[in-house]
Amino acid sequence: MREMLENICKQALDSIAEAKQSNDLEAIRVKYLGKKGQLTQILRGMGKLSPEERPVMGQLANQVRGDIESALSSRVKEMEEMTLAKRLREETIDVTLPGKRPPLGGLHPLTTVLNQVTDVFLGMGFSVAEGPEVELDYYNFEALNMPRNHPARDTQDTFYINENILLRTHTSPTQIRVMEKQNPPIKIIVPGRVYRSDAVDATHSPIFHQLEGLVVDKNITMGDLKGVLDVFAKRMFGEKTRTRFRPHHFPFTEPSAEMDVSCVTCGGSGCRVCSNTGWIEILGAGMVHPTVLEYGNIDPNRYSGFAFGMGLDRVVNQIYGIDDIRLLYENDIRFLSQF
Ligand code: 2NL
Repeated sequence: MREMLENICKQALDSIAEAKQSNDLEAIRVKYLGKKGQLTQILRGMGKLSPEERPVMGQLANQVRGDIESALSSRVKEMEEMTLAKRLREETIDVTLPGKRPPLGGLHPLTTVLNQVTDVFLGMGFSVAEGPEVELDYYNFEALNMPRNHPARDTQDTFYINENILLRTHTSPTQIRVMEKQNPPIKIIVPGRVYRSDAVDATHSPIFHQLEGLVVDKNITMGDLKGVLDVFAKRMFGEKTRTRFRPHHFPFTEPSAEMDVSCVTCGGSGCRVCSNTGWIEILGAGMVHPTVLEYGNIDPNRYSGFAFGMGLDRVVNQIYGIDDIRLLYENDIRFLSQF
């Protein structure tokens, strides 16, 4: 029996040493120490031994069991350490590698052009004023010399919230608000989003962007208007740019004019962009109507002023040669990433 126990011990320790994975170790444990395991069988047979042999063999069997158990547990521990070491080796990260950069956005062309226009006017001493997009009918129309039922309201069909509240059709209401609060001299530009109830096509969008300007002081004349806007055109489109003013009509200015600039693309000789005229219409302007000054709490007998307004979207399209306003609002990355 001693021999059998020694053989079992040797075989078990050998196969534990050769085991490759934890499954193998479990199988070994069952084979020798399980309910029907070899060592267990032997222990059951102890009863047949003589009283002298029994304690000796019992002690030996227990020692074998102890040896096998401790060999198993140290091998299990060894395997766990190997597995961990392998994972650590395979999962190392090089923290010095450069990270993945998120794609960097850029300015929308409308923002770029707004910044350029703003810079030009800041350079001439203007400040920037902003106001609400949801406006009172009073500021949007009434105070601009367009009372209810005035025919000019037809060309600025807007979105009404109710009878007195609407989405502004131009940024002029902000200028009225500034005049109410501030005494002349006033020298501001007012950029912002404006709304008109137009059907969408290549040249119309119900949301677009405007930049208006207002100068009010003593002795402001049409000469100031022409001088400021000519300088603006040259700074914006190049020093060779020429301007011309054509008579026009707006309810809020008198006299009124539209300003053309010599075509940026052909320099004035005529091309597709300017429909062979050599000129491109860029803004509307005029001397502030005395009635409008009065609405702004400014005495038209002491002060005069000029104002102008331009559609930023159209200026953007001129500068970049874009032929469809919708592109500015679709947020298609293939379009926007070109700027
Ligand atoms: C255009 C023409 C214009 C104004 C806007 C204005 C504002 C006040 C008083 C008088 Cl508070 N005028 N603004 C004046 C002339 C023309 O805009 O074609 N805009 C796109």
